[in-house]
Amino acid sequence: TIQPIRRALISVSDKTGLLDLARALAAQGAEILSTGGSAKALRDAGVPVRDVSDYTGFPEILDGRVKTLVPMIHGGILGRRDLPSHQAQMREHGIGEIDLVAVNLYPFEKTVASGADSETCIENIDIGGPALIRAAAKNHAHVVVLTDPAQYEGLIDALGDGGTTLAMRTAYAGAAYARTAAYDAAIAAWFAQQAGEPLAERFALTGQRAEILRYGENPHQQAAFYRDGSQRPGVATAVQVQGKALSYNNINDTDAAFEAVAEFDAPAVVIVKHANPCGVAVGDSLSAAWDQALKCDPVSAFGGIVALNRPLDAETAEKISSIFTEVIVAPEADEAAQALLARKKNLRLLLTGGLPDPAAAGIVVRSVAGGFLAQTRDAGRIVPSELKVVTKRAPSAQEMQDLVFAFRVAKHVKSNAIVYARNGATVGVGAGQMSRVDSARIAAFKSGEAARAAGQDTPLTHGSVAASDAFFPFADGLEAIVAAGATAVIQPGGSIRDDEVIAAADAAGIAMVLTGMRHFRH
Ligand code: 93A
Repeated sequence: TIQPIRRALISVSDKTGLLDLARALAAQGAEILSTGGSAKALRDAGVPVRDVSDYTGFPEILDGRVKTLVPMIHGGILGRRDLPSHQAQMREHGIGEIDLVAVNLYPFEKTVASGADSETCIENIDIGGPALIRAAAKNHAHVVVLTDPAQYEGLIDALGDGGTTLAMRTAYAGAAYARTAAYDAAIAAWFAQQAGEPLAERFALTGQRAEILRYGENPHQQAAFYRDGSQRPGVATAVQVQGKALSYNNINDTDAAFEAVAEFDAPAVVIVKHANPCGVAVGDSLSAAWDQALKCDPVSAFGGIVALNRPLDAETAEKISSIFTEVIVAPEADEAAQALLARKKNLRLLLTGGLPDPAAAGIVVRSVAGGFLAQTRDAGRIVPSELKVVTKRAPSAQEMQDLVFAFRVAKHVKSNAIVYARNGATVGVGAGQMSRVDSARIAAFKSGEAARAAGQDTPLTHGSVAASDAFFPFADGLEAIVAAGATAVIQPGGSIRDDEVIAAADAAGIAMVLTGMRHFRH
């Protein structure tokens, strides 16, 4: 099944690697056919090349809209080498076989991203390119298709062995259809956007497989990791510096941790377990923030995922690696920190090169039986100056700071979420309960445990503030927070019983502010 390359068609917008590929083909005697700009680049570099128009006897017309859309080309790509009838027809019409097609498409996605006008975007919809790619991929039994300069090196190696293998041609055919699917999805998304369609980006959701994972959420589930082409700094675009391969759960948890840590301006640390934060703190340094974040729930932090919003330094790296940690994710890490972590072979270190903008637009999808739900990501952020104090007592400046902090954390905790915080650190997190009262109680109970483990007799929630991701339907949730010793509360408000809840806060002498914004997260 080794297929030598006697004739190749090259038509590329991105000229990266073009000359290396063409020289290797020419060196082993292949005839190279090429379109206008590609042919010129080859000729200028002294690589022997024949214009497609010369080969087909038909000129490029309509400003290049029709260059390769002719039977001489498509017949040469699609004709089966194993069928006498195909061979006879090709002979009859003077169609020669084409064994290799190297095409990359008009840069539609880049043109849209550059903010070009609609006429320019439309002119950058490639028609002939996808036709060439799809034809060559269909006939991969005989023809190899290259759609990405990253594939050229593998092809050049194969030439050294006399030609392409069926395995290679099949793999590249699959990649080719993934590329044309993503290309058409980008075009569909652009049309949807032009039409004012809500969630237009969903049309572009195709994904390029980044990795096959060992298993999914459980060992009996299959899983893979896909990139959607967006450049948001995070787990999908990060570089893994060291450590074992990431698992499905690692990726999910790392995403939760990194998205949360990006909410804070000051140096911040987020420790995540099972997609929920079990310790979050800001501080004057990462190291100081780590100390506070760990105190919140040191038992759960074991085997956690740690996210940082500053370059990782050696002092913090030393502290984090002193407990069992699955993943550390940070924008960068200095050399000393990397050298220190290198001793922990299994610990995964991911560097993202930057922080995502928490207010940026984006899309979130979740599958349901028979379909999927799509929504814009929760880019909502409360503005401290717009918070409404509704109790007799107003929060102190420190309480106010902690309320805003706690509410930002609550956005990243599964509902029902109750977050207690003090001095820029969480001191109790209640997550994922079906009842808000239970979340308030569980967080307080855990903070009591954490205090006991640290040799203190008062729970950490004493003198803290509390955030609730959604309103209190009754006063009982608030009463649980008062019982935990919190002195101020932040919540969206909007319940028909707001008055009862506010009265209970006043009766307990605590301060309450309303955000008018809810952060459900299920
Ligand atoms: O305008 S097209 O849709 N019509 C065609 O017949 C055609 N053939 C190749 N676009 C076409 N191409 C594209 O031209 C290729 O996909 C490639 O992106 C580009 C290369 O043009 P040039 O060699 O002139 O730079």
